[in-house]
Amino acid sequence: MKLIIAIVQDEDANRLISELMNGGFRVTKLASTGGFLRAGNTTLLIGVEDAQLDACLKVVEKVSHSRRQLAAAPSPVGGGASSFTSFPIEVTVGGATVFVLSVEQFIKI
Ligand code: 2BA
Repeated sequence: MKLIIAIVQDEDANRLISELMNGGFRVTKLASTGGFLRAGNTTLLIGVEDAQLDACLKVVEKVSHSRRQLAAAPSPVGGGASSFTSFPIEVTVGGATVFVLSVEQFIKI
């Protein structure tokens, strides 16, 4: 069995959960925050049998879109170490950041 941890954008999360449920997958949604943008995103936990892994990843790939987003990047000004301003930079976020872990045990009590 595998545990898929998929970090997706909030905009894609509801549709992705619907498609996963329609495909017979079980999913848990966690509200998360990206360390770089400090903006909300969604982390999905999906437990699948090994044989279902590719089919599940295809659904994640189909639904998760990449988007351009503005972020404030810190930039030092003047001489003081504590003098910082920020300027906008554009980053491409997503489709999805996916980790696949082998599950040692799956227990329901
Ligand atoms: P954030 O950390 O908020 O990152 C959002 C986007 O900002 C990233 O998109 C990437 O395009 C850019 N970015 C991140 N760190 C950067 C840096 N040091 N310099 C320049 N640009 C940077 P994605 O790569 O698609 O990541 C989307 C979200 O997935 C991330 O949100 C984070 O929540 C998660 N993530 C990505 N890689 C991860 C990892 N190795 N471990 C844990 N979470 C990860």
